[in-house]
Amino acid sequence: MAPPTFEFDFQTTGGNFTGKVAFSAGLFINNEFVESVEGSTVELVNPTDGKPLGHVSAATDKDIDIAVKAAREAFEQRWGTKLAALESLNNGKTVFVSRFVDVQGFVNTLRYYAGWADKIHGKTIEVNDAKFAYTRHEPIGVVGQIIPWNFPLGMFAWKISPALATGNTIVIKPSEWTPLTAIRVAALAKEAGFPKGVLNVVTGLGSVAGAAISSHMDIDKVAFTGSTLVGRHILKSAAASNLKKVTLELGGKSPSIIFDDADLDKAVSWAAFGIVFNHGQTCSAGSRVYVHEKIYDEFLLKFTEKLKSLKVGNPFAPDTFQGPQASETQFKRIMGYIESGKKDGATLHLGGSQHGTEGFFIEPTIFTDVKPDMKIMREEIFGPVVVVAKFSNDEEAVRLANDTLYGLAAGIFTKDISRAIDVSNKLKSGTVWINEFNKVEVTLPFGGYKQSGIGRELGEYALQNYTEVKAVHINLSATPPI
Ligand code: TAP
Repeated sequence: MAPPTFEFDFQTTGGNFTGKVAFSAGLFINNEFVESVEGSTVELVNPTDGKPLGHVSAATDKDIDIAVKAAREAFEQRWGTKLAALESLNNGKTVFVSRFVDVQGFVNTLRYYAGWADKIHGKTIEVNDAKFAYTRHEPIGVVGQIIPWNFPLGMFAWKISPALATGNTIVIKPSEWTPLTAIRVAALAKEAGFPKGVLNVVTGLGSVAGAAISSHMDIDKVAFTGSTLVGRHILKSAAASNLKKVTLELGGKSPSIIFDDADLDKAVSWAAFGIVFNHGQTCSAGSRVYVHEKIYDEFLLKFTEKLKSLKVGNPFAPDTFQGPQASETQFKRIMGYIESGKKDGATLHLGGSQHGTEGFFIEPTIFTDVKPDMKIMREEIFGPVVVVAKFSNDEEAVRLANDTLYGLAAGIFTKDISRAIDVSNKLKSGTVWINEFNKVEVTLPFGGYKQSGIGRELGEYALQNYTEVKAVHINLSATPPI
């Protein structure tokens, strides 16, 4: 039997209400209206006239059992945890990072930009008495988005959230290595009631699906996060096709500067976090650490102990800090950089080998005595490999820190706030952390100077990537010029 239906015609009540209502009055269990197991109902009475009003289902202990089972299953599924497990399974990052960085960040980013959706507005701009003028911020249209494998969920959220909040529709391609959470989120989006066609997730190869996005004639904008090398391809094919708008979030070789007045233990911890967070597979990884010569030896000793103390192993174990690198390709690439450092004559101070005998684990690795022109000082390694070098004064620290093609992030460690602000102003870097590292906030812009990219993501700034500005001129009293 079907569940009871409640029907009422407001015509009979008098007053201002008219029209009929009719809806299922069954038990709402597992997102469906169902009849009670025994088919029993409760009669409702209209308190105005004491007459019968209709029926709703009456649950018995059997129905309560069914509802509790559904609630229990939904609770146990804990979709956030499942997404985190899927992320760790596919990427190798620790479950801790997946839960508290990727999934939490994903949710925070969506929520933050949902708040912007009704706050996208232009300005009225004074021109002269004969004219009233204003700007409108309109959606760009169809947006193509291409993301990497190091933060599959995080990058997904950074891309789709501001694009949706500003009214665009999306075709997004995750990395060929880590598509699982994006596919899962697409199913959740459908469940949440996304209209058809608004969010399209296309898995595939960069050289095929990615290239098709950047060269498509009917995509109005492409937003890319990935390597500087591929970023150049994106820019070229956007230019060669329909001159679609482009934003690029690219690589980095970020410096940490440790001054002699820094809180040494805290600086050691942040610098360690700077390089080994997410196994060094972070665009902003603090892979060059410059230490004032007065505290260099003490810093190096403590830094080495810190990196040795972090557990490398199974990403699903709760006490693991560093899991495997995301793929064999990355593993080989990083080991290649370690070999080049040794060959070029740098001192291998810590690590430098595979951790264990299977999987793609790499020991946290420190190089010292690194010359400015060595590959390990200049190129993004994207693994747990850091170079530590000395400086003797503030000017030298700034010069060394800026001696790179990149400009994504930098860290400064000092107790002197005037020095911190002075040095921060001189760094060519999209983000400067003072007395911390790798702490990204959804409200603050993130992106790079120089070859680290074009444009900014996150915060209010990211909204500019996804709107066209229209200036509207209204003639109030000017006569035509001819
Ligand atoms: P890439 O190799 O550049 O790949 C990024 C994305 O581009 C992937 O989806 C890739 O697809 C696709 N792709 C590859 N070739 C393409 C082509 N010819 N045309 C269009 N798309 C193409 O980077 P990755 O190794 O995944 O990620 C690591 C890099 O991302 C690092 O340099 C890191 O610094 C950077 N990154 C930057 C940021 C920010 S915010 N600046 C954040 C995270 C990562 P496939 O997966 O099929 O190769």
